[in-house]
Amino acid sequence: MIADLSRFDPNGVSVANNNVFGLPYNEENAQLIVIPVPWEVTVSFRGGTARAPEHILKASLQVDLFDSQFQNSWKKGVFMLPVDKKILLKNDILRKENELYLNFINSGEKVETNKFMCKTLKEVNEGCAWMNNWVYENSKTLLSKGKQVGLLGGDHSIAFGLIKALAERHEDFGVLQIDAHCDLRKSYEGLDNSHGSIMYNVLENIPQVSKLIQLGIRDYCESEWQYICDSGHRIVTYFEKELKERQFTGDTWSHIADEIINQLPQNVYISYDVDGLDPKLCPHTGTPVPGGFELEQLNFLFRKILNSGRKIVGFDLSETGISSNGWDENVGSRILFKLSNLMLCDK
Ligand SMILES: [Mn+2]
Repeated sequence: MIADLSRFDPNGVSVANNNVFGLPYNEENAQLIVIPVPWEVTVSFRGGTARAPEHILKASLQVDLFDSQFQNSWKKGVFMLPVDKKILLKNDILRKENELYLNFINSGEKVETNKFMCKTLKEVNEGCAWMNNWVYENSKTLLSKGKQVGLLGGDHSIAFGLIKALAERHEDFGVLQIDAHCDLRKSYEGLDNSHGSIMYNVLENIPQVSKLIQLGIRDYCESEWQYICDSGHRIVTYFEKELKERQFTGDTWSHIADEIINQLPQNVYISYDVDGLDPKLCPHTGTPVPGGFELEQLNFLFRKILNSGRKIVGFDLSETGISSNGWDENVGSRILFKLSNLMLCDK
């Protein structure tokens, strides 16, 4: 079904009761469906990202629809599903439980010695597994209707279900991860589905992901480093230090981007953790780290990916914080628009 745009003015001011970016689409007539996942149960440092989808939706009304590179993409329709209040509530309860548990183990106690804490940990792990399945089932249903799907988090752990659903349709695809962290921890703090383990869980459980390319990494531990070394080039990590050094000594970002793209399979999933950016663009993200990318640097890379003939098959945008002046969500909504356009582009 094609939406009637005859009464929609793309140059006008957004109508607040319209959906994301002020667009007049619905779940039936939009080609791209954004699933908000208000989840941050395993976040250990600073919370807030579970509320980001609602904030980004509001901020998105200010995004200009005209993008000279992608003039017609949005006309295929983008629709963001309503934030599921039950998930938000479940998140809030489990996040509190997890805080108790983290305080307990961080004080040097052993979880096995305390029955209550064993139960708490079990509940948190089961809740996270439930969320993964919820994302998987919803993604699978939408994909089976011919929709394209993107996720809006929430912390980075939300990505698993969509990548799993995509793996049933693509026997070989790559994940391009923008991140300050590797997220390759084998179970972080006893948590099976921590945001710090998302890429470990993807690689261990989803063989269709033939390549993981990580960009902008600048905070990682020795076991993650070892895991990368042992991956037989299935993981290729471009550490921030190395990327900057190459550019300091005269290599161009354009050349590096071509090198990155040459290693990607035909189908590419973008996993965009905003903490991969310079923290000035995401000051309230959960675990900010100095350094990082400019927006246009990544947009340049994404355009090159499309120009190479590769296809973006899905994305998640995660770890956006919320702020009193709306800055983080302003940046987040622009990234969401760019990712949507990349997915809907005809190239
Ligand atoms: Mn991450």
